[in-house]
Amino acid sequence: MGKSKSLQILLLLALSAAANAATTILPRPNSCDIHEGQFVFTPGIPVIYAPGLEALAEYITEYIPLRQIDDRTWTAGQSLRLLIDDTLGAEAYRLEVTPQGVRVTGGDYGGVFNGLQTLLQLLPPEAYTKHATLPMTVPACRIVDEPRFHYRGMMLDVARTWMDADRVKRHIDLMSHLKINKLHLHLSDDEGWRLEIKSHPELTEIGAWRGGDSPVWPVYGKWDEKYGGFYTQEQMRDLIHYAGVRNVEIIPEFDLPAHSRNIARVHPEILCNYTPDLEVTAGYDYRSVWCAAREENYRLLADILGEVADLFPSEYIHIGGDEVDMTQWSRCPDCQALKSREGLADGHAIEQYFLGRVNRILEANGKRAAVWNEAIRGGNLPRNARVHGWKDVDACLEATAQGYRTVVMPGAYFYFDMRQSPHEEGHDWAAIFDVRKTYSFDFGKCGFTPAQVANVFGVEGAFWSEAYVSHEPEKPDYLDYMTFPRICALAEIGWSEGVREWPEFYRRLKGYYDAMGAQGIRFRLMPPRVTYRNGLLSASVEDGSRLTYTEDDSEEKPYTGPIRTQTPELYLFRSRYQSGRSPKVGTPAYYRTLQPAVKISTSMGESKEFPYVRAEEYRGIARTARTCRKGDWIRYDFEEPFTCREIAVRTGNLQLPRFIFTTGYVELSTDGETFERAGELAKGGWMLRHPERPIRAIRIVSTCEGNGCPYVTVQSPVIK
Ligand code: TNX
Repeated sequence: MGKSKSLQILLLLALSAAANAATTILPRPNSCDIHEGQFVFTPGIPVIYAPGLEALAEYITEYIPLRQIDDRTWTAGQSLRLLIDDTLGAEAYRLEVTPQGVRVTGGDYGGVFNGLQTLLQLLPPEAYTKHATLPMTVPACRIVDEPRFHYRGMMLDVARTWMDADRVKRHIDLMSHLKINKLHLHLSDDEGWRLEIKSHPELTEIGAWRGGDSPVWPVYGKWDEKYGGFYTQEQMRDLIHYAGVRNVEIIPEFDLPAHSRNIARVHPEILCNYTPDLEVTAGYDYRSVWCAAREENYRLLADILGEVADLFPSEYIHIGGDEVDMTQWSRCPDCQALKSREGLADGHAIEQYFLGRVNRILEANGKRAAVWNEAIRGGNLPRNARVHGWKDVDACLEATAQGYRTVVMPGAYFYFDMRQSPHEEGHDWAAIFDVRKTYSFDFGKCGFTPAQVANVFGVEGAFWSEAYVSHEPEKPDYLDYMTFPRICALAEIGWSEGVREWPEFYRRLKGYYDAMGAQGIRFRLMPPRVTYRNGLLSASVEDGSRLTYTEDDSEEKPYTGPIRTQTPELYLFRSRYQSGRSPKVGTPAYYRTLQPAVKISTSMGESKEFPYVRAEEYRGIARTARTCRKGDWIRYDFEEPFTCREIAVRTGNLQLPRFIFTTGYVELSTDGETFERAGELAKGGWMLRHPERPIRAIRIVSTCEGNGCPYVTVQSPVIK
């Protein structure tokens, strides 16, 4: 082959690599032209920055080891230049790469930051490790880009599961790489108060901890330890600064007037009538609501929110407003007197009154209120309040129709605590959905008129954490898996205009897998496809990930080709790609269950609403009439002894370790009379593989005094 020919081929190869690199940018840029050639970052090349951009020069040198020079001392030569051009819009940028150098020009600081994110995506993925060495190559190009919405948010619930400042910083890093620019921190809820308030140190001294000797009861697991944590104002200031460097604004939320069980345990006097609060309740707690008529309550809130307003630069403070149980107010003589005095029609109007008072506190501190969608029901919420539409699409339609600036985050698309497929972990109340569903979100198809779209302030993903605390391995792993890659789709909906086609997006998403790997994100891959035909079991993936399988719960082995077997129900497949992994998938036979006739009895009596027959007929959950004490039992008597491959019984609800026997053990019987101990409960459940003898009866025995709930949930046995 002639020299010119091979050069041509090399050039073509380089060009197609460059084109590839550019077309993987996520979120998709407005316009992107890839040119011939490239720029090579070599040692000694400086980053030259305009006034006000020093923090970004420092930021980018963590990823690309360059020399920092401010532009007064600059002399010509190859460089990375960071510039401002205020004819570009807010957060907009232009990225120009030629063989002579790289220029990132932003309409403002945020624009330069966004341009740098695009640059990072054009570099080899190792740049994200912050340990990459030069040279590093970036394809020549010109990209002109700006966001569709200036609010591209993510909410973290640090109240139910405590996440310390370092973990939040990591999350800020990961989300800001996708140009997400708002972090909504849910800082208070029934189970935790997470920010130091100097005028009321008891709020964190007591309220940051639940369980153990704390007056704050655990509701969602971790029953036996004192668990929690909080940010000092100092730490929060540092976090705000850290986020700010990354173009992320932190919006604090203090959830009012409901979801306040925590502060109500520290200051019981804030509740209606101030009755002693000794009763154990299930799940949502009606005594979590502030009394609306007590004047001192507004003084306490003024103290708290005054400090919050001083600490956070964000214009909006989120004051909650969701899921208010109004029965307390209707039973409270003071609230009833308030109601007639102020001419308030109903509970919603009382909520409005309460939030209106809180809003005035914010205004006095130069801030505005953000609220959850229920807060608009009273009809008088000031129009300058920002509404977060969470419940469903209708709630977002309602808020935008009423003229509220709305952050759109319906659970069925944007709640990343929802399960991603039926057999995975997570909630399912809003929907079971994966990244594809998030990506399919479309204002037009959801029924937003252009006028309503004009009121859309932006979009937000949410990670609620009541179930997170009981996941193993606890924490970063599960958070990553639930949020990535769904957050990538969210980022694109917030940033990019234009048509959305799943295959095109999925191609770019796969292009981002290496970047996620380099960031150490334990992201979710799409489940492998598994088929069983003519005695052959096979699995496939379409993303280049590595397939593995287990047989009968054995160790994970590499999958090299179809497996000949007569027992496909024993196999599970999963795929892995760097730090990513798919869920485990079996054939339909794996999930098929037997439903032998069974009678259920307990020592705790039966709830009328949820009788045992529901679980006996495999139709849903049943409940006992009271909570458990030491020695209480649940018994399953089967009509016929049966054999099986696997049997599992559980107390409590799926996904949440609540309404369970907190501790206990399981006994098996082959004759229905004599029982033998078979194992301990873990999170209220127990499982046995390959029972040696036919099973006639099972008994679960409690070794705990109470479970923090007023009853125990009884489930059907799961037999495979
Ligand atoms: C509803 S979203 C809630 C949260 C839960 C979440 C679980 C909202 C304003 N309220 O308290 O954590 O569902 O998905």
